[in-house]
Amino acid sequence: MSTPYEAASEAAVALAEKTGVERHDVALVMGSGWLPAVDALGEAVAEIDIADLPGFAAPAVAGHGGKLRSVRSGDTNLLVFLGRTHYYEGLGVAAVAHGVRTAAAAGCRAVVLTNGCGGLKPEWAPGTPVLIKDHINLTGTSSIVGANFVDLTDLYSPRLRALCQEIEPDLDEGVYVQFPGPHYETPAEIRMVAAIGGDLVGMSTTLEAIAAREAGMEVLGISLVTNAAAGMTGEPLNHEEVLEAGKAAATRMGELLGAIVPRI
Ligand code: 8IG
Repeated sequence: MSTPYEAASEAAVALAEKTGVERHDVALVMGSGWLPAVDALGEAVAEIDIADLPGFAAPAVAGHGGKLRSVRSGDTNLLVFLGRTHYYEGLGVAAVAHGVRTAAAAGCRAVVLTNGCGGLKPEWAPGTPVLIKDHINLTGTSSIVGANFVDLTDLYSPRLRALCQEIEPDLDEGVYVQFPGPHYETPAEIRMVAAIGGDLVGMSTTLEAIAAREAGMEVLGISLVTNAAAGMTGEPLNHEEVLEAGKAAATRMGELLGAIVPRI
């Protein structure tokens, strides 16, 4: 049986063959609400079905793409994942981390992890982007295999966060809390999140960020608040509304990423 790292190397070889791009420099993972922003990144050199690369599953959720795009931006080759494998799909942590590991094996030195999430601050209206400054992983597991005691101090690159705030001074920061999902939280769980220091709640990102750090990549995390966290407004949460908030914010997210990525 191959290790997750060998599997990622195999996928990177297939990626180079299928895209015709020998090396990639920066990876982006487009989460809920971020897909419409992808065209602002630059010209697509190639687009493939992610399931055509070894080790990747087909997408499970409406609004999560399942494509992989190679984009040329200036002198930089971007590897853009239009969607991701989520922990709640039950395919295991290796499947969740396979994308960032493949990006690392393909040459990427940095990864931009985006997601759609619930927000705990009333001032974050749906459609507000928030930088991830730290995380709390409530999945109860790690994406790392074996006794590799990876340091997560400054997991979310202070350099890249400063760069983002230089470009967009109003950009707020928060602590992202990953729940396993796929159900949303109860109001009591959201009160717990507030008590332990969380600002954003979602079902992705932390396991990928850990794998990216293990692989030596610089990590930038940006959340798009698509809904107030459960119990904050009295309204129920609804997946269609989440997708709508993403569409409405797409232009702004595209401009933000388009400005940041060339400077990574
Ligand atoms: I979009 O409110 C989106 N994803 N756990 N909670 C969790 N995940 C989410 C939420 C949310 N909104």
